[in-house]
Amino acid sequence: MRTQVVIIGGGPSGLLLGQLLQRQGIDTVLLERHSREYVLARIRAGVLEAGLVNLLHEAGVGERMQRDGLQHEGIYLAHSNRGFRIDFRRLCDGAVTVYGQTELTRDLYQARDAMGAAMLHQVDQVEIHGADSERPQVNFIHDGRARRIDCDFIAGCDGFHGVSRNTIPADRRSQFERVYPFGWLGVLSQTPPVSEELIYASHERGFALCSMRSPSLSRYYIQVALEDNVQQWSDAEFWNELKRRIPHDAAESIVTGDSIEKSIAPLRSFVAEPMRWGRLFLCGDAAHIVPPTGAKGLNLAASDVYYLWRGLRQYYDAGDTRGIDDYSALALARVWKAERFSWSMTNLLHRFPGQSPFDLRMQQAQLEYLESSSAAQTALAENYLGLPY
Ligand code: RFL
Ligand code: PHB
Repeated sequence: MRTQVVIIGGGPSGLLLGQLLQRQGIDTVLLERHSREYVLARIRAGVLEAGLVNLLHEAGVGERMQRDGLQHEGIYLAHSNRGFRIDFRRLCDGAVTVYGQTELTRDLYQARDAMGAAMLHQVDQVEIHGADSERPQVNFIHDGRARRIDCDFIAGCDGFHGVSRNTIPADRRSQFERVYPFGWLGVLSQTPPVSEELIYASHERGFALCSMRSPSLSRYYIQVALEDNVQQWSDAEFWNELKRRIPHDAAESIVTGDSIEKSIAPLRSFVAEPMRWGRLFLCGDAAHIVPPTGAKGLNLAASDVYYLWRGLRQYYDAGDTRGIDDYSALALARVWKAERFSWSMTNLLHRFPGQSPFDLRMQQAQLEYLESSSAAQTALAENYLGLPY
């Protein structure tokens, strides 16, 4: 079998890249390790920057998001039992769209089906060969049979635990990492959100976040110890802990209910450089991870996809390799800025084991500065809304 671009990974990076390339007449084959049902059962991101929204329209998959997505023109930061608003519209004339990654992924699967583009699920033992040669190939097992695809390029969109990154020889790759000493326990519940906008709360018992997926579907998170497991947390214990960490008026008005999904995610900052090796390009979580506090993971995947799509288009349209040659440097420049923002939001809002009284005062001073300074709020808003591609 032969194609122009093999895409490894059927998460948002791989699906969006595939959609954009297919629409330009560039042939792709997409390989996904899991079943579609499994991929669509994962509850992940919820906040889309305008750059990603535009890209979804460009890919012809923006219709349902346009209709059902919620426009948010601000967020609340809460501490010491009070909240203050970061007004995106006033500060930067922008907004984000709240639309679940699960729905976005569903839209992209439907669009790929409609195009009839090749997509194999439940592939096993994916191996990349000859990425540093003119004739790369991808080998894998599907339906019990060994298969091979020859291609021009490989897009490694296979997330943090995929095979693509580790195909780059260790002596050609640098990795930068911080693992945080806590996780987020997330709950999805069929209840109206407590607030029309997201609340990010710093509290002495730990961080909490009130988010949503729709006017009748809420998503809440609390910071928990790394050793905690989901079974330890009953729904009642979760709601009690959340209520203790958010301002009293929100705690009093919150509507609780059974959890539809409950999971714990560890928090990590990670970057692999470079994001290209020969004809292999890394996109999204395969190359970098951010802690979710800045809502940047999915959005960074989108800017990678944009740069790679543009580069491949230039190559196929005009034989011009400048876009693919610049891919890694361009993508990483944006990645590091989002890493910085996600790290600073995480440091500001969480409680860290062994934090000194001085450290606590620094967090307090930073929050009070943010509350009082339009300049500080503008910097936060600019980053939250997303730096330009
Ligand atoms: P994904 O989504 O991990 O998809 C990779 C796909 O590759 C498949 N795969 C393989 N396929 C074939 N062969 C192999 N060897 C393979 N190995 C893996 C996997 O099965 C999978 O389907 O990576 P992608 O596409 O780069 O997308 C990245 C985003 O999913 C991620 O950055 C975000 O979800 C992060 N994130 C958030 N990002 C935001 O922008 N805003 C948010 O509000 C936000 N909230 C979150 C988040 C992530 C969270 N978790 C659980 C990690 C909240 C949470 C709780
Ligand atoms: C979410 O709704 O899942 C969400 C929102 C904002 C974040 C992280 C997660 O910063």
